[in-house]
Amino acid sequence: MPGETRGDVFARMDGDRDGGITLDEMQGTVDVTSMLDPSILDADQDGDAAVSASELAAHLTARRAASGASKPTAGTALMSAGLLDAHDLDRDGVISRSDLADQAGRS
Ligand SMILES: [Ca+2]
Ligand SMILES: [Ca+2]
Repeated sequence: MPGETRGDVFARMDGDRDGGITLDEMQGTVDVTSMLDPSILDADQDGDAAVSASELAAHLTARRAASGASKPTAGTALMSAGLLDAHDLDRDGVISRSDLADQAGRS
């Protein structure tokens, strides 16, 4: 959500206080957000050329599982939400080529 601090996001995501989201995972969110590249579109599963939060979460889970993470699903919902928030420039709720093109044009 725009305007939220990372602490706010943490409190929202870990609402049951079970420790399922760690501060290390929050740090990982920042790293992943800065690493976005056009291969993110590989996460598209239904072929609509747009990547939704759930498709992103599945993609992140698969990537973490492939890299040997012990809990590959941990924090992926938070990460995918962060990626969407950072890169969905036209705010239609998905990352598509137009978002990536806008981003390339601005940098
Ligand atoms: Ca899709
Ligand atoms: Ca978009």
